[in-house]
Amino acid sequence: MLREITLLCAIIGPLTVIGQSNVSSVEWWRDTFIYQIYPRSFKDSNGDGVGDLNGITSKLEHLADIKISALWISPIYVSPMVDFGYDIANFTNIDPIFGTLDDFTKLTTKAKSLGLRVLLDFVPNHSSDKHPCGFQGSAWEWNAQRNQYYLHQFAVGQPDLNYRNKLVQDEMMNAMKFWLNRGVDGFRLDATTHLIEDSRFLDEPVIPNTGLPPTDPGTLDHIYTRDQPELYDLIKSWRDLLDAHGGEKKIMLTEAYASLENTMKYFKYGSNAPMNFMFMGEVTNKSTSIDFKRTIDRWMNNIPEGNYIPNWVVGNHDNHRVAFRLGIKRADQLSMLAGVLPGIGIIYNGDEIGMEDLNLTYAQTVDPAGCNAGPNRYYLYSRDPERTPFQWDDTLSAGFSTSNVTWLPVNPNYKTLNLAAQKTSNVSHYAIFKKLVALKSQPIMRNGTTQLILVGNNVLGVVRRLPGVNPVVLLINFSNAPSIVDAASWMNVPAELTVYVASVGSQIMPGQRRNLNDIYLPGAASVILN
Ligand SMILES: *[C@@H]1O[C@H](CO)[C@@H](O)[C@H](O)[C@H]1NC(C)=O
Ligand SMILES: *[C@@H]1O[C@H](CO)[C@@H](O)[C@H](O)[C@H]1NC(C)=O
Ligand SMILES: *[C@@H]1O[C@H](CO)[C@@H](O)[C@H](O)[C@H]1NC(C)=O
Ligand SMILES: *[C@@H]1O[C@H](CO)[C@@H](O)[C@H](O)[C@H]1NC(C)=O
Ligand SMILES: *[C@@H]1O[C@H](CO)[C@@H](O)[C@H](O)[C@H]1NC(C)=O
Ligand SMILES: *[C@@H]1O[C@H](CO)[C@@H](O)[C@H](O)[C@H]1NC(C)=O
Ligand SMILES: *[C@@H]1O[C@H](CO)[C@@H](O)[C@H](O)[C@H]1NC(C)=O
Ligand SMILES: *[C@@H]1O[C@H](CO)[C@@H](O)[C@H](O)[C@H]1NC(C)=O
Ligand SMILES: *[C@@H]1O[C@H](CO)[C@@H](O)[C@H](O)[C@H]1NC(C)=O
Ligand SMILES: [Ca+2]
Repeated sequence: MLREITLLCAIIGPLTVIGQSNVSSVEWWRDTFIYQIYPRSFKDSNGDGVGDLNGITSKLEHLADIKISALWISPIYVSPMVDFGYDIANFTNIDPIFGTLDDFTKLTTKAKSLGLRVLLDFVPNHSSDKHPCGFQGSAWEWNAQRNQYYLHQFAVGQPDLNYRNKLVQDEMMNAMKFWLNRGVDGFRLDATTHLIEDSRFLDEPVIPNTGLPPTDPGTLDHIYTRDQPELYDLIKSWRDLLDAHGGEKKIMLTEAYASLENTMKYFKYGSNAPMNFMFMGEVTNKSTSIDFKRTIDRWMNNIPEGNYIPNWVVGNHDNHRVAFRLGIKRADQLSMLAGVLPGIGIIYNGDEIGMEDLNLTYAQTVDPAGCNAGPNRYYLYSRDPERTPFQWDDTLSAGFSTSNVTWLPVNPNYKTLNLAAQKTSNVSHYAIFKKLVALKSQPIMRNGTTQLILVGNNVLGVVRRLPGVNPVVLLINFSNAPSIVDAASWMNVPAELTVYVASVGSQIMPGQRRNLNDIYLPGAASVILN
C-alpha cells in the first residue's frame, strides 16, 4: 500500500561539466571547519526579506576570510516551503525565492575562485505534495488522485519516498549527478534514519504510558521505519556514485539522529562524517568536566578501526544556538573544542559571531514544528529562534536585507552584536573563530596525539602533542566561579606557555605568557595555550 512516488524529476538532459578540480586522493576536509548556511537567513539580495543565492554569493568573502574549507547550503530546491525547503517538489531546480540555476553557477564559480567548496543538502527522505502543514493523526494519508494511501513520517506535505522501487533510486541518483555536474563538491544527506521502511507495512508497537497524545509519533517504537538495514546499501550506492564522478574527492556527510552504534555504521558504508550531535544532544549548561570528557571519549572510542575521521557539530538549524544551550559566557566553548579535537568542525552560520536565540510569540512563529504544537507548547519545538537573519552590521535589518520586514524578525541585539563590530575588536567571537580555523591547519592538529584530562573538579584539559613543538593546550572552566589549577603537573605540559586565544569575557589576552603551575581561569572561561 505504500504509495510509490516516481514522477518527481524530469528526465535530465545533456549537461555542461563545469568546475572540475584536480584529481587528488587527499581528503581536503580533514582538520578543517565546514560552515552551514541556512539560505533564508544568510543574506537577502533583492529586498523581499528572504535570503537567497545572490545574497550568499555577495558574502562569500566572509567565508574565505575565516578560511572554512566548504559551505553546505540547506535546501534551495523548488519547494512549496511547508518545511522551508526540506519538502522538495523538484530535486533539480532552484526555488524562485532563492534564484535560478544561473545564480547557482555564479555562486559556485565565485566560491571556487575564493578556494571554497560548495556542498548541497540532499533530502532523500521526502518529496513534496502541496498541503498545509501538519501532523494530523495517522502517518498514512489518502490521496484521491492516485486512489492510494501514502506514508509520511513528518508533515502531511512530505510524502515518504519508496526506495524499494528501483525507479526512485535511479531518479535520486540522477538528481545527484545533476548537481555534481554543476560543480558541487559533495552532499550532506538529510534524515537518513528514515530512508527506508520495512516492506511488510506492519504497525509499530505502542510504547506504554508516554503521556503523549495518541496521535503523537513519540507514542510508537519506530522499529519498522527507522534504521532499517537496507538503508546502508543506499548510502553505499551514493558513495559509489560520488567516487565514480572523478575530480577532487567528494565528501558525504550524513545526518542521522540515531544510536551511537547505528551512527558509526555510516562510516563503513561511505559517509565521511556521520554527523556527531553529542555537543547538541548530550551536553547542557549543567554538564560537568566529567560529563564532557565521557561524551568526547565515547565518540572517539567508538569510531571503527580504519581511516575514519571524527567530526564535531557545534550547532545547526534544528537546535538552539550554542549561546543559548550553554549560555552566553560559554558561546565559544564548543567551537574551541571542535577546533582543538582532531577531525572536522561543523559550524552553523552566526555561531562564529556568537549569535543568540530570539524568542518569538506564537503569532510570529512560522516553523511548522512550532505551529503544530499549538500556542502553549510551540516554544518547545519551534526552530525559529535559531534561524533569525544573520547580523552583518548595525544598519537597517542588521544589513541582512534592504527591507525592514524580514521573514523572521532580526534579533534586536544586532545593534551591538554584529560581524562589522566584531571585526573592529580584538576580543570577539569572530576573532576567536578565525584563530581556531587557522589552528586546525597546523601539523600538530593533523598528526598530534590527543589526551583529555580532568584537572581538578571543574576544569577539562585537552592536550595535543607532537614531538619537537610546543603542545596545544585547551583548558575549560566548567564552574561559574574562577579557579586556580596546576595544569602543568596534571597535564604534563611545560610550566610556561603563551595564550593563543581565550573566550570572550575571560579577560585573558592572546600573546600573554602564562604560568601553568597555577593558572587562573575565570568562571566559564576557556583558553588555548601553546
Ligand atoms: C592542479 O594542479 C596543478 C599542479 O599541481 C596546479 O598548478 C593547478 O593550479 C591545479 N588546478 C586547480 C584547479 O586546482
Ligand atoms: C525540474 O527542473 C528541471 C530544471 O532542471 C526542469 O527541466 C523540469 O521540467 C522540472 N521538473 C518538473 C516536474 O517541474
Ligand atoms: C526530513 O528531515 C528533515 C531534517 O531532519 C526534517 O525537517 C523533515 O521533516 C524530514 N522529513 C521526512 C519526511 O523525513
Ligand atoms: C542553563 O540554562 C537555563 C536556560 O536554558 C538557565 O535557566 C540556567 O540558569 C542555566 N544554568 C547555568 C548553570 O548557567
Ligand atoms: C524563551 O522562552 C522560554 C520559555 O519561556 C525560556 O525558557 C527561554 O529561556 C527563552 N529563551 C530566550 C533566548 O530568551
Ligand atoms: C517598514 O517601513 C514602512 C515604510 O517606511 C513603515 O510603514 C512600516 O511601519 C515599517 N515596518 C516595520 C515593521 O518597521
Ligand atoms: C588590538 O590589537 C592591536 C595589536 O595587538 C593593538 O594595537 C590595538 O590597540 C588593539 N585594539 C583594541 C581595541 O584592543
Ligand atoms: C603527518 O605525518 C605523516 C606521516 O608521518 C607525514 O607524511 C605528513 O606530512 C604529516 N602531516 C603533517 C600535516 O604534518
Ligand atoms: C573556574 O571558575 C570558577 C567559578 O568562577 C572558580 O571557582 C574556579 O576557580 C575557576 N577555575 C579555574 C581553573 O580558574
Ligand atoms: Ca531575497
